[in-house]
Amino acid sequence: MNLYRSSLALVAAAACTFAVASVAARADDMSAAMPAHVTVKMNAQNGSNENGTATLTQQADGVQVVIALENATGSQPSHIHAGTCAKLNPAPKYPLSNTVDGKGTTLVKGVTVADLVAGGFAVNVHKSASDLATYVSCGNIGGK
Ligand SMILES: [Cu+2]
Repeated sequence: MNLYRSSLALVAAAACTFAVASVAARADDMSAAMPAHVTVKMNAQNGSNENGTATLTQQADGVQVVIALENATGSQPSHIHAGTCAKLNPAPKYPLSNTVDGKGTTLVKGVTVADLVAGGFAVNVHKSASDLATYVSCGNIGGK
């Protein structure tokens, strides 16, 4: 038995529980000024190697989405879609600013982090404006 590895797993699980609890608390008290953060792991698709994160931060008027991907070049259309990376609704739900050389920041107005976590959404990045059909990176909001 590997006690060290077990301890690490427990710490990770505790950190996860705390993050989810923070989001739930925010939903109960939308007037609070303290931001809620959720980090979504972005996984490369179709051999792109574009792994990274999408960080969702509650702001007063919406959710700031910051995408950071490795190995990405050029301008890549990015959206929040309903569904999961395994089964994405192809129609974008919320448009995001294009990810340029792996970085993009968008304020999605009129939503909360709690809405996005509860709603069954995913952040996805397309290869280019001329090749929208090829997905290069995706992450399930809420980690499902
Ligand atoms: Cu999309």
